[in-house]
Amino acid sequence: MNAYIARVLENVRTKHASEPEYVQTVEEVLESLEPIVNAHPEYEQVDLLGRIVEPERMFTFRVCWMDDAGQWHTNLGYRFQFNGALGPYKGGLRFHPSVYPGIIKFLGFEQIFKNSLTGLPIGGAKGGSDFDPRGKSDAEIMRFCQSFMTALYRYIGPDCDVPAGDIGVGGREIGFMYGQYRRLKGLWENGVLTGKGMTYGGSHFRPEATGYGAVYYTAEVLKAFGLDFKDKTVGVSGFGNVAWGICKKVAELGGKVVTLSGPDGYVYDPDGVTTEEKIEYLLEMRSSGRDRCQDYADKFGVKFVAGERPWGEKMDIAMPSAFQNEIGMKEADQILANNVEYYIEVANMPTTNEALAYLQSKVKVVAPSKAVNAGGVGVSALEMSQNSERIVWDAEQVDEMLQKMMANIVKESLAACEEFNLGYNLVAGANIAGFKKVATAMLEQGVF
Ligand code: 2IT
Repeated sequence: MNAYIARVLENVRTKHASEPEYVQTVEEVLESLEPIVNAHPEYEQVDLLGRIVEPERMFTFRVCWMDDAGQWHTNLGYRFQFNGALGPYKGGLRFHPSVYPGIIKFLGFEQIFKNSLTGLPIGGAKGGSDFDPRGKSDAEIMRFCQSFMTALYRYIGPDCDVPAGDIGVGGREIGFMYGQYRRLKGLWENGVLTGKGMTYGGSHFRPEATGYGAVYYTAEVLKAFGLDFKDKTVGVSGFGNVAWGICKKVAELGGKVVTLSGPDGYVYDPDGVTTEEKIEYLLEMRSSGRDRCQDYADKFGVKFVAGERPWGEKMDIAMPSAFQNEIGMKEADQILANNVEYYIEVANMPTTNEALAYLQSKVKVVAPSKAVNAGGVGVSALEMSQNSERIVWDAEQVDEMLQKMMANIVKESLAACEEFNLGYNLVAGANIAGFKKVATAMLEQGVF
């Protein structure tokens, strides 16, 4: 291990011992940067790694809101502006009871390299709240979002920091937050948020972009082996916006998604989530606020397994799309027992580091989430471009740009493997390719 990397890692392990998700991400990324750090001794002199693991700026704020019964509640809000070397800070907001600084930090750190991989001018950030949207009324969600934005608005902006959605934050929440931002600023700065509705500056394909991008990335990988999605079965976890996009695009390409999951368990649909009725039902399940995937099994008469994850089912391609660390060693063994050859991470950091290394040693293709899911933030950056020009590109234009972006991410990751003699390693390739641009920009902008 490179001595400089070892020192920075040790420092992060000590300082962030109470934030295990953040330590996990930093270990995963920094360890794979060894070849490029060995080749660039100048990084150490300016402590480039010691700087990149510290957010440039972090905000935490109080968010008070009233429920429909007149009771007041207090939640915590966060925005961590991690790295602005490549462009305005960019990244989603997560509303989920598990949110604490360690979650925002791991997501923000990943976001730096992911955003770099898109090839577009965006820095890395993340934010959110420990607010639980489950079971809340529209009015409660609106009051929460307005209060959240009232605390945040003075620290963001189209050339400063551009939040978007993540778990628990979709078009409805972005709309409420944009409305409040506009009201407070008295300006039409719609480039301040992405994932907006089409009537006020949203981009075609933003809702689909993460799922579609993940499928385009996978199609590009399959193509190199002379394969495509036709007749392939795909195991997906989660049933949110990302799973929805994957189901739609996989069906279009002649394959089928056979599993979905939620906090309550998983469903197995041997015919696949392929019809328009089934695919659109996912949106209904999400907007119901129940956060239950059993509803799908009840409606379509398929198998539901309570309290389990779907990885014991037969599938050709595994695409975990739910939550961090849902694949540990037990799940990795289930995936191996089914002879899955393509392990494609979609959710941010869905695999423990131990399981990731294990799968990499056993499975033909392992693809990392920061590359696979980059189409989401990539189309967000395209939304920012459209907003700054005050135009709306048509759907075909955006789709074409997304396809090119995903193919290019695969290409750049493999080029990094070639440059550093790493063989076929999409994980290390993505880390190095993403890091390289950020490191160069940081070097050229001087030390701070
Ligand atoms: O994890 C992610 O890349 C996102 N939640 C999307 C971020 C964005 O700014 O569109």
